[in-house]
Amino acid sequence: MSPTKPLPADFEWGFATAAYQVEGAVEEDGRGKSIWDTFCHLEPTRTKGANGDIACDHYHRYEEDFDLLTKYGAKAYRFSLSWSRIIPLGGRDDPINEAGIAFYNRLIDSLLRRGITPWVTLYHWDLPQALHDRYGGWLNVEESQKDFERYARVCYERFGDRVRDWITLNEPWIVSVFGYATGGNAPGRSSINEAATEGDTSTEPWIVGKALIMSHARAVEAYNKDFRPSQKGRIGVSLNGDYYEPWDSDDQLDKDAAQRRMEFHIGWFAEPMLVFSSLGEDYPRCMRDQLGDRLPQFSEQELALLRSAKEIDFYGMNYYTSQYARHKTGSPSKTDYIGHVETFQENKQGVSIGEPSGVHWLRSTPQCFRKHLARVYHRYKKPIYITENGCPCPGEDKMTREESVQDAYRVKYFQDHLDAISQAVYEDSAVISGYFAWSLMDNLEWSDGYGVRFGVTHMDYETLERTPKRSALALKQMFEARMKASRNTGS
Ligand code: PNW
Repeated sequence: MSPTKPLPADFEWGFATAAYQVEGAVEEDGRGKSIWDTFCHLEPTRTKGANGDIACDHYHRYEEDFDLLTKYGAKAYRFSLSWSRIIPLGGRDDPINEAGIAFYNRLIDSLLRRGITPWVTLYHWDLPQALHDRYGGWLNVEESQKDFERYARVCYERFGDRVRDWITLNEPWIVSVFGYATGGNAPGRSSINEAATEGDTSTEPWIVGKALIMSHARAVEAYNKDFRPSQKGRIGVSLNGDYYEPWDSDDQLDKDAAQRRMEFHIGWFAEPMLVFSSLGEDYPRCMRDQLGDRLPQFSEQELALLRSAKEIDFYGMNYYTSQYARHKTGSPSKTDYIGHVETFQENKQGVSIGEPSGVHWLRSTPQCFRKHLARVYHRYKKPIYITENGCPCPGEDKMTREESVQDAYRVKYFQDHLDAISQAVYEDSAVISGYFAWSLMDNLEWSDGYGVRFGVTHMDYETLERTPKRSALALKQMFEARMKASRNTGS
């Protein structure tokens, strides 16, 4: 066995969830509908028949879930707020739902009593349906950013005395592309998906992306101006994005394709949110080159806001997997959203990017994770918190509970990814300050329904019984050993 790779002694770690995936209680205590309620009840189903009506019933069982967090040794817990629980109709002049506020107060207070730090995501995909109906939701750049700012302010006002760590948006790329290009996620708009009845893949994702960038900026600006001075917290954003290796490592065009793919994945949001002013541009140049006027411009006034709002405290990274990218010839299609490349899990020589997991899009790729961490840190220069990382085990969707809790694949996945973090910190000089495993428990995996299990806790969806998997306590041991190793070496 190789010696334990260290992690910084003050490394923050825990588990993550998101409101719609775990809460249930969708009609309780005045909650308004979100676009996911609508999407999950479409006929024919676009979510394998699954919906979040009950989910893990976390709304009623959060104490039991937090007992697990305590048992697992978590120092921090990342969860999201349901906008339509707090403001059922969503808008800036719409009433606040005190019962929704009370629920999140109970959650926050229970975590603090346990000595667990709450990390709060404002938006994890569940736009109030009323805003979608009223003005097209994220398709309306002007309206949506104003409503998001007001929602953010309500959250800082009501919870910011106790919540110090804020994440504005979870994965704006997935919101834009899955929601408005492929139509695989709510609100399911697309012009290339036969199940979709409305949408325009050539324009809508880029409009929605701008609405999300501006919404993020306004929420950051509001925090920095009006709340940071007294609350002294931190704010950031969680971006997804795989690492890409060239399909043919001898072909410069494939090397360029891999970089371009990452610009379309990460740079789209990271440049305007984090660095654009230092490069003198808003979006990555390759995006402007390919998309032209379909990529919305920022006005001078908007640029000024972006410039001011790039003072955020951390880069939240959601990392699951990596792929190979191969360049395409000819001219890009108007519905292309990945930079005119093809992506593969095997390279030209047939070498797999990593071990297959329990879901088709995810192979275990720790060495690419290390490269990804170094690339993102040295490019965007913010301390990184890994806000999601995890996997389903091969075949886990068909396993009994007894089989599923013996999750050796997941234990190895975590070990390998923690080793990659150590290497990125101590060998590549990246600043990485925390880690959240996805997820505390099996939950509604969006359009994949309940079959794909990412939890460290097994969920019996009939009885709602929770059973810890081996990985839950294994993670605790891994973190303890790694942080102890750091103290011993004095690093
Ligand atoms: C993230 N992909 O989504 C989300 O933030 C979570 O809510 C979700 O449960 C988790 O990852 C696991 O999927 C993603 O297809 C969904 O590449 C799909 C992809 C990436 C991230």
